[in-house]
Amino acid sequence: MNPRFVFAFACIALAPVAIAWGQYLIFGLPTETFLPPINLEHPSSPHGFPAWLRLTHFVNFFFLLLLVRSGLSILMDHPRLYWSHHCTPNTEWIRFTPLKVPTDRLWTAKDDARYISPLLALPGYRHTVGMARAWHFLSVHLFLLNGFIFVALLFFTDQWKRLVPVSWEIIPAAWNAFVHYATFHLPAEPNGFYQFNPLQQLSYFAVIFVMAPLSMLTGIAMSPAVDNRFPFFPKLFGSRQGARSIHFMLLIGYLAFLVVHVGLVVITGFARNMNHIVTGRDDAHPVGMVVGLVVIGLVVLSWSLFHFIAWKYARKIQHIYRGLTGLFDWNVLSRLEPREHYTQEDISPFFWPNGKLPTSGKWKQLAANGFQDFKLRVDGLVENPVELSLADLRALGKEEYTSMHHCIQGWSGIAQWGGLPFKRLIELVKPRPEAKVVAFYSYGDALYGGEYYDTQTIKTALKARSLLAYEMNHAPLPEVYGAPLRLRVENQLGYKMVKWIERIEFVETEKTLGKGEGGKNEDDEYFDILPNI
Ligand SMILES: Nc1nc2c(c(=O)[nH]1)N[C@H]1C(S)=C(S)[C@@H](COP(=O)(O)O)O[C@H]1N2
Ligand SMILES: [Mo]
Repeated sequence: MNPRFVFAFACIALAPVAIAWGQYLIFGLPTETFLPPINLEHPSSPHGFPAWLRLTHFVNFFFLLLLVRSGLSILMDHPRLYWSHHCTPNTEWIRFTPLKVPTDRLWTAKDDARYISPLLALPGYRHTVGMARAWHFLSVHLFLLNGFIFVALLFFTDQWKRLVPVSWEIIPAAWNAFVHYATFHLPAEPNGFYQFNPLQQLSYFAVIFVMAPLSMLTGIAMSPAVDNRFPFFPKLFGSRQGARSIHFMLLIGYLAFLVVHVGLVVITGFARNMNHIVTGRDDAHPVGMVVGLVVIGLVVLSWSLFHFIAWKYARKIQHIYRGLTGLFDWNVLSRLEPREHYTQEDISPFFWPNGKLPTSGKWKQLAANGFQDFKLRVDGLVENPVELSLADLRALGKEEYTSMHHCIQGWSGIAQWGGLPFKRLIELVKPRPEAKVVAFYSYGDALYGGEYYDTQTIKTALKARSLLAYEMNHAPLPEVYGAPLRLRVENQLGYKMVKWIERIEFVETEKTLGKGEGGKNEDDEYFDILPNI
């Protein structure tokens, strides 16, 4: 971690503790306020923990941990976090890799992925971002559904009164409780069945009504389709990388909350507290404790089941995930028109490369004389198959823009691109009516061997900013970044943008190509076929 940030975080975290100690040493423990005595004969409503609340509390716990575990797998695919638009090595505020990016050889973003133990993460191991995303996004739908039901029922009943502060008095009262905890004292506990202590109420409120929405928004702010269409949105968090950093800090926040929450549940009357949330009773009978611990054990056991399912049924999970998010992706996200406008000054000083430089003799020969002999073959279900040199492509028309590249692994970078709008090529070759999909084949090999390829629907390829780029940052496309030709589709994730394009084929469906999942990463690394999130 960058020492400046260690210092900043330490100051922010320790300042309140220091002030609390100062107050305690000078004035002693503050007296507690804000705790009207509880009349057990006629308890003020609301009180207790109704069945719906206990159930949603459990479901929330279950999916939150799945989100954390799959989130950690995603994080380790690019184990560096930044605040700026750019992802320049050594500017990260924290990294989860001991590696400094080597400068004496090609070091791709995929090389940079790190191992994480499957004990901690789902599915764990190295570079499992495709599978991890399926678990993350499947979980998040159920997590949010549960969350919305919970919040709706809070307000439908009067349980919200236990959580939502209605008076500013709660702030000094919560501070008083904090001074107790910070100086290793326990404030007098109201019985949580009837009332929470003010700090407890405030932290529950913050987790539910501040942290959870922030997690949602920062998650959405990493989507290429959303960022391109609504460029102001990621800027609310500084940048896409700012959103990513905050998204991670919230993960740490939930874990910290979990530790403190469980710790206090244990030391302030474990059996009674467990009965509250497990059986809904307010007594010290051990049943809640026993059932609760068994259920927690089952949740932990379920992680090995999910580990097994994740690997054994990876394809199935990929398809279920596609089925769930497909409609929204197709009909909403992939339709958003890119509208971002970056300028020359925004261009990233460092742009992570990805993919393996082609090793084929053919490509090397072409590269040796600056791709003057390169001919792009465009064929398949078209009326007018063509072979085009770079000069031919230039003659067909040029579009230029500066955009942010969003890699599925988490990094981004801004660059200027220039090339042929794909629409022009479609007009030239005239796809037959049965052609629905365009396949791009690369000279380069994929991570696990075999020709790299990917597909687009013709619908997407017709859109603005679907580009066959031969220029990057106002210079001929460098070899590392895909020379002689690469695809750009600005509202999608990076893996759709085939580099070192050799030929293009119009087909009826992607199902007949490769393993039929729509691209090499989709086939071998279980990436999403719908790449807009
Ligand atoms: N041929 C080929 N194209 C590829 C890849 C690859 O491995 N091989 N990787 C993809 C991925 S995952 C990304 S993020 C972008 C990276 O483009 P860049 O190297 O210009 O950053 O290229 C895409 N195109
Ligand atoms: Mo990527």
